[in-house]
Amino acid sequence: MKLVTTLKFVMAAGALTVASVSVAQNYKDEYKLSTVVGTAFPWGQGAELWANLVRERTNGRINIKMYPGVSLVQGDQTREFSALRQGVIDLAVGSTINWSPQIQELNVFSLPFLTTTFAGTDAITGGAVGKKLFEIIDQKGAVPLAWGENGFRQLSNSKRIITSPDALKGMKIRVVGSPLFIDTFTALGANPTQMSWADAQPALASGAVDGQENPLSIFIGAKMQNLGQKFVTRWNYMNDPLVFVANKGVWASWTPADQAIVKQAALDAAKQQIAIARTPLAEKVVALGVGVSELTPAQTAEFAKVTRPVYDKWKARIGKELVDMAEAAVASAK
Ligand code: X2X
Repeated sequence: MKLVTTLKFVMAAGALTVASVSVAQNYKDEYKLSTVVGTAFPWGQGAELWANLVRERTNGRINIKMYPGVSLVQGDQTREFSALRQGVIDLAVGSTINWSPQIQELNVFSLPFLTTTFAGTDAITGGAVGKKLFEIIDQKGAVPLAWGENGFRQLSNSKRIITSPDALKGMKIRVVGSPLFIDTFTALGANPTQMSWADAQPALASGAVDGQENPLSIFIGAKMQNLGQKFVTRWNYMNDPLVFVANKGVWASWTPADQAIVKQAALDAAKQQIAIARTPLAEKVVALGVGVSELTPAQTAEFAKVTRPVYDKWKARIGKELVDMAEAAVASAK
């Protein structure tokens, strides 16, 4: 608990006197910031930038400590948002995928082939959809501050080059925590299995699963070439935004001036984080001895066609109006 000195008016014996007293504000010694991955990844670097900016700009009043590996929820990233809401976590830089179990609308980003470009992504997060989603996150009980980015998720596997859905047939693919991913990979003919990031790495190493999907920055940071992953398909089938967010009670405990500092620091860190996340990495992956296939527009269209029923099913679940808005944003970005 930190002490903040303020002036307080005291009525004493009928006379108004001014006394300087110390009022305990609910500032904690340390604020816990949750991420899935640490500073070997652009995601963790963005969180670290945020923590550092806040510490500097508040002269240490707000001291943020990083908890990578979603260690505050024992590695179960699908519980991160609930823990944030409950105050087990004070701050997070979290993936919309991991919060989708609690916030159905965040599945919009995981609709297969909604957009394959950064311009499309920016039109969604930077426009009416991004605003609407922030309102929804707020209603669900947290304070969203800035959009970051994990990146376009690419497919990797240990078996063969994949440039068509046929090549995916029967392949065991680790997927993340929203049921939408099970639907997408089932439609593609694969055999998807849901597991946490912590469990995914040993499962790849042992060959319990053949493949997975993640941005190339995650592939490189996790050294997936050493986890048996020999082939990558660059298909940009979805971009995975991050949200810089605060717990509501923690937010309310800060002075308006400190709230403004934390928010601006989130915006500044997120901007840098997105730039880091968008650094081209395909050549680096090739240099690791991994075969990287870039899909032609016709090949991409084939994957999009096969997954279209999943898109339509989930469009109805997410909400037609919101997905229409996202589609309009993408169309305007072209
Ligand atoms: O689990 C994953 O694949 C990761 C690290 O990308 C997320 O947390 C969404």
